[in-house]
Amino acid sequence: MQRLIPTLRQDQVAEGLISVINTLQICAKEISFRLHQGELAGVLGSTLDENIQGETQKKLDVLSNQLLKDILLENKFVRAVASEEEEGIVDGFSDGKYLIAFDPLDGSSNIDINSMVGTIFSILPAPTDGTEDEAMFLQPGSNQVAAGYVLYGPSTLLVFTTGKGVRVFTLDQKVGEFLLTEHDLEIPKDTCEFAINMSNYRHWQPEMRHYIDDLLAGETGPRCKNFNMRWIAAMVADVHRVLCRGGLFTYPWDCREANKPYKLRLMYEGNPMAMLVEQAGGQAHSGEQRILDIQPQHIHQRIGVILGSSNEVDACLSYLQGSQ
Ligand code: FBP
Repeated sequence: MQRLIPTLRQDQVAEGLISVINTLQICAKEISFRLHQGELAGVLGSTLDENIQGETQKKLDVLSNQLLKDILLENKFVRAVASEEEEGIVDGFSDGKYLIAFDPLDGSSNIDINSMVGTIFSILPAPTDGTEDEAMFLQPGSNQVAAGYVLYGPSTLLVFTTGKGVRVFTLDQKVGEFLLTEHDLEIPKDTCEFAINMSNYRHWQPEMRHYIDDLLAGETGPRCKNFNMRWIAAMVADVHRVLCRGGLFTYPWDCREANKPYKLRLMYEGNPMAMLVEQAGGQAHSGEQRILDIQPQHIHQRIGVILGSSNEVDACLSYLQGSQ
């Protein structure tokens, strides 16, 4: 089985980008080791702090964030990093070619129940026109040169794209190397599976409720087929399932808090997952536009997400646009 670096070279990925992805896999192995040690490493449970999003931080959120930041910022190709857990960006090398945005540990409420979590990353080119600070990161997702995630599950997987399809590597614990196990993931166009947090039903807009009602109505309803539902409560794991066997994943607009109608973040979750999904032949939409076309306003921006099997994303959008 092929190793990571030779695969990247075969895909003709630039040497600087290979170096950044290599650094990310070093971090991933370290986080994976700590997670698998669990209680034995004394890293489960929460800290007493909240992150910039106002959420309680798990000890492993803090540890993973620190690790990624420290190790990435030693790489001379890294111009700056932005993290879901940090208020502002953190500068690296002034002549670095890449910007890395990451969610160090997505789905962190799963840590204490020994369920799946992951590290999501997005790599953008550093502007060369003198743009500085946070403004450097405010590029549409279509500019990403690579995106991916590490899924810490029964196996540790590194799933990424550099724009040439979606590659899956599995961590061989015996030799400590990521080995290529899937060359080109492809999302089936049609699906009978969806993922949504149903407990928010009462907060959605009527068109979204109508769409989900019709899925639940099954083969005697207007969609004329039975749908199954899965919800792992970690986007990284739910999207991984969609990449492997199709499905529709959505975290839609909801009206609970007028100034916070969306849950997922554009830079750390929306953009990297959208690039992967499109590379695998699926679609990723915010409900208003293609996610990769969104011009970010700030690094912690949140958006609606509807992604997965292409025909099902179209079906969902047709309800939202009122044509069903
Ligand atoms: P964290 O990054 O703080 O863990 O939150 C993001 C997230 O876990 C997504 O991965 C997931 O889809 C969603 O929140 C689940 O939240 P909920 O089940 O509470 O709706």
